[in-house]
This record gives sequence, C-alpha cells and structure tokens, in this order.
Amino acid sequence: MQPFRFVHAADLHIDSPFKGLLKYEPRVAQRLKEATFEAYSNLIDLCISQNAEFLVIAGDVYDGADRSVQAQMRFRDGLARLGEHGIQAFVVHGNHDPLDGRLSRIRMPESAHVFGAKPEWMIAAANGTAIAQIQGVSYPTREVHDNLALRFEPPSGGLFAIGLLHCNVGGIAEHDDYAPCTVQELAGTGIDYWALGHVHTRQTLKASAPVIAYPGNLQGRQPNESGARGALVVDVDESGRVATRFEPLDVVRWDSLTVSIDGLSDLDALLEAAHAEIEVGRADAGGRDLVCRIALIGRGPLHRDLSAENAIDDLSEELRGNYVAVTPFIWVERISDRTAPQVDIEALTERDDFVGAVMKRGITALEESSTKEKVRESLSTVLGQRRFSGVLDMPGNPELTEIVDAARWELAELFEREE
Ligand SMILES: [Mn+2]
Repeated sequence: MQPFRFVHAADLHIDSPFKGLLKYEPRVAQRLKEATFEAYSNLIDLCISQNAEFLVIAGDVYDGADRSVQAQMRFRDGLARLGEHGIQAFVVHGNHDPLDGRLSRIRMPESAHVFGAKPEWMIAAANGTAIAQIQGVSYPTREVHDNLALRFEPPSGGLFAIGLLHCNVGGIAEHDDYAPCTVQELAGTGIDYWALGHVHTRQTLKASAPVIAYPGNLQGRQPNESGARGALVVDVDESGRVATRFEPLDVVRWDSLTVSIDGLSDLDALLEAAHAEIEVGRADAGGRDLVCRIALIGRGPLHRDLSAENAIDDLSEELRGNYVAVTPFIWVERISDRTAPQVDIEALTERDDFVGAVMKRGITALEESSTKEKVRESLSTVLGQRRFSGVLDMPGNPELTEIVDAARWELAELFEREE
C-alpha cells in the first residue's frame, strides 16, 4: 500500500466562553476569547505544513449545541483552506455539538465530510487514488449511552481503516460516560486506527495494531487542563504500520503551580518562592501566554498571615502586577490557600483524652460521605439565599473533603492555643 500521513484532532471546543472572564484583565480576557479560534487556525496550518493527506476530527468541534454563527463560519473557512491545498477533512460531532443542536445553513466545502447519526464508510484519496477508508458517526443528541463502537461495520478490501468516534473508553471517570466501550471491543473490529475524542487529556490506549488514541483537546480551558495541548500527526507506512507524533497547537498555556510555606518565615519569602515557581511555568509554556493557578500548601507560621481577611486577594494582586504587562503575559488566575497551621496534628490525635477523641473523629469524618452530606446541607442553606444565587456553586466532592480537612486543622490549632 501507499504510505500516507494524516492529522488526528478532537475536542476543539471552538468559541469556548471561558467561565468568569469578567474577573480577568481585559487583555487576558480578550486573548482567552480568541484562543480556541487561534488554536484551530494552528491546526489548519499544521495540516498544510506537514503535507497531510487528510484531517480527522473526533467530535466536540464546538463548545455548545447552540454554536455561534462566527464559530461555524471560522470552522468552515479552515476546512475550505485545507480543500484549496487538496486536503480532505472528516468530521464527527460529539456531546457538546450534537446533530440536534442549532445548526446554521452554511455551505461546507466539498473536500469536507461530516458524518451523520449512522456509521458509514468514506474514502480518503490522494491525487485521485484511494489511500484509506474512514468510518465515523456523530451524536444525534447530547446524551448517548449506547455503545456506538458496536455499530461500526467491519472494513472490507485492503485499504487502511480508520474509525472516528467520540466515546469514553473503559469508563474514564473525569468524563461523562457517553458511548461507553472498551479497548477489547475497539480492537476486535478490524479497524487499524481508532481516532477518538471526548477525553481531553492526550493518551494512547493501545500503541499498535490497532492504535487507539485520544489526542486531547486543542486548547486548555481551565487549570486542570494544564500542559501542552494539540493534535497527533499520524504516519502510515507501506505495511500499514503506524507512527504518531504529538504537535502542540495551543496559544494560551494553563498551569497549576504549588508553593509550599514549609520553612518560610515571612510573606516576602513566599512571594519569592511564588515568582520562582512562575518562572518554571513560563519556561514550560515555551513563549505562549500563561494562565496559572497557584496552590499554597505546607504548614507553618505563615498560615496565620494567609488566613487574615483579604490576604490571598492582596497577594494575588501583588503577583499579577508583576506580570500582566509583560509579553507573552502571565496571569495568576487564582491563589488557593491549602496551608495548615504549625501544629503537631498527629500528636494531638494520638492523645488519650477528649482532644484526642475529637481529633480522631476528624479523621473518620474525612472518609464519611454522611459528613460531607451534612456540610452540603449547611452550605445549601447559605447558598440558597438570594444574594448568592448565580454567584457561588455548591462545591464538588474534592472541595468538600478540603473543607472538612481545613476544619480539622482549625480545631487542632484551637486546641493547641488553648493549652
Ligand atoms: Mn470535549
């Protein structure tokens, strides 16, 4: 067979609104608003510069079912630009942009094919010669709980076969369990390369025959989408062997940094430590704009200073002031305080008296779901008040654990002070 190259991308989330942009410096907000569009433009440039024969996109082209006209026009324009270079595009839609969402009447270029709700085979050609067969399926609606992989038809003929699917393989917990399937099921279909989408963190589930891979999203959109984001350049040789290479395409890099207060004696030392950590983030970002969240951890006397009213906000402002005017910019999105006071919580917990009993109770409370339920109940009374509506969300399970743990440390500090 003829060797060829294609590009595999997924989860473009074009026109992502980036929650809470109002809190950002206007320059940062503007850049974030443009980021998903620019990353998409980088994807098109990559296909052209790499002389790819075609591009496959495995769902979530748009961020919302009510895709904007601008997003649709820009998406179409990119595919048209590929068409001018003789590069075909094959697209499926996922849970963020299902077929029943608002679709504008926009003319797609002939070089692009958008799959419908039933799997079908299409042919990719280079200079009039068929080089690969591609089967894909789009989500008809947002929530697809059926195993779509089982509906794929086995390939026939000798052409290299690609499966294009937005799905959750093996019940990956951080993502909705849509179109659930397993590696074994995918491997048993006779398809040579599974071009997947949905999971935003890049991962290869199977490295050879067949290759099964998530390229991850094109542009990080929140602190837990940190690190390089982009697409896979896939080379298929004469014997059908596959080699993949990751290419970063993101324009704004997200990073989660941690700074420990262990051994620090004053807030100036803390700021210096934060600057050093930000410099590491800056180096990793490789010349891109950087948005970082900083978690303060560790225990020591500085915990008391950080608990003071507005202390964290003031420190955030102080750090931001140093970076917001630089190019590329660095934006400290948020500082979260997870520090603990300088108390020997273990010694308190081991005690044989009332204090020890309360502290031991604190440890079981960390593991009990009923404790979290009680915290949730108390919080809902507060959050239910009108002045909080739409301002604060109910914290998720990890945050509730943090709240219980913080309470444990507060208690320990109180006990130690009272002695
Ligand atoms: Mn997605």
